[in-house]
Amino acid sequence: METLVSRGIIESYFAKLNSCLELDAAIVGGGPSGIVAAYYLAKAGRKVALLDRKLSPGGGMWGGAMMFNDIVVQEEAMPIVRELGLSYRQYREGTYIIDSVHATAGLLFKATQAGATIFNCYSVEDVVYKQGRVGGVVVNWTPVLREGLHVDPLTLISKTVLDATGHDCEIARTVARKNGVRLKTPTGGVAGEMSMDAAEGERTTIDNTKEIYPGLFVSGMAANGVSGSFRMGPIFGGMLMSGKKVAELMLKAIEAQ
Ligand code: 48H
Repeated sequence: METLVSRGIIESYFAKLNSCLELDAAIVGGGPSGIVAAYYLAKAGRKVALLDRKLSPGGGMWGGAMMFNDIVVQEEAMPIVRELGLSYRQYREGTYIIDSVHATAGLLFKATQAGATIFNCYSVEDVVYKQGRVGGVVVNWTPVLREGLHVDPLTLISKTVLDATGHDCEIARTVARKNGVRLKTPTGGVAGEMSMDAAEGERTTIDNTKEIYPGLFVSGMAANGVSGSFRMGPIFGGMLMSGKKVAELMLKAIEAQ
């Protein structure tokens, strides 16, 4: 029995990893925008893997606000909430409340059910950069990096890469710093996010969701971070809409290749 269990996991896991060595979409970061992007890309039949450095993907959504585990979603994002089948209740006209644990678990469930593969405990430490294009991600086990061990990474080749790493915009920063290139952002680099303006932050999250370098897209807080726009606090509609928008942009880019 012990060997059966161990062999089952090893065979299944490495078959899964092997099938993700060449992807249509590599999503870095399993916060709400990354998971929603994974859902729509997988639903469109694309080969998509989402990598998150944490044991529990979900990013900043599990904890609601200050660990009060509810989130607010505005009317514009409710078609996504309804499509995903999440439970919600109306708070005021045009404003809804969702239990943040239910929302996060629900997004993860729907993305994986649609066919996205999630690799947790994977840190993306670099990208594949060829002929002026981002063409994949360089991954290592989070414990390797945390321990500071000198162990070389593996590579997943991908037609598109999404930086959904949240406030830190890690992938965009790495691409700009290591390759000395200008991103399609107001500064040509990572401008860094501004202070709180919820309405403006929500609006600009969608505007700033785009391809910022050939092959590299940004969503969610990373979209606002690279373009120097506002944070918005625990309202999550913008994150969901950003995930949907970036999936549509990535689908077009995949089809064009
Ligand atoms: C692997 C990585 C790496 C890496 C980071 O921050 P997130 O929740 O992402 P978003 O942008 O979808 O959602 C933002 C939202 O949660 C939020 O913080 C809001 C609305 N804040 C407003 C405010 O005012 O504060 O998740 C990012 C995920 C995390 O799970 C990280 O572990 C992961 O990305 N991650 N994974 N390799 N290099 N960097």
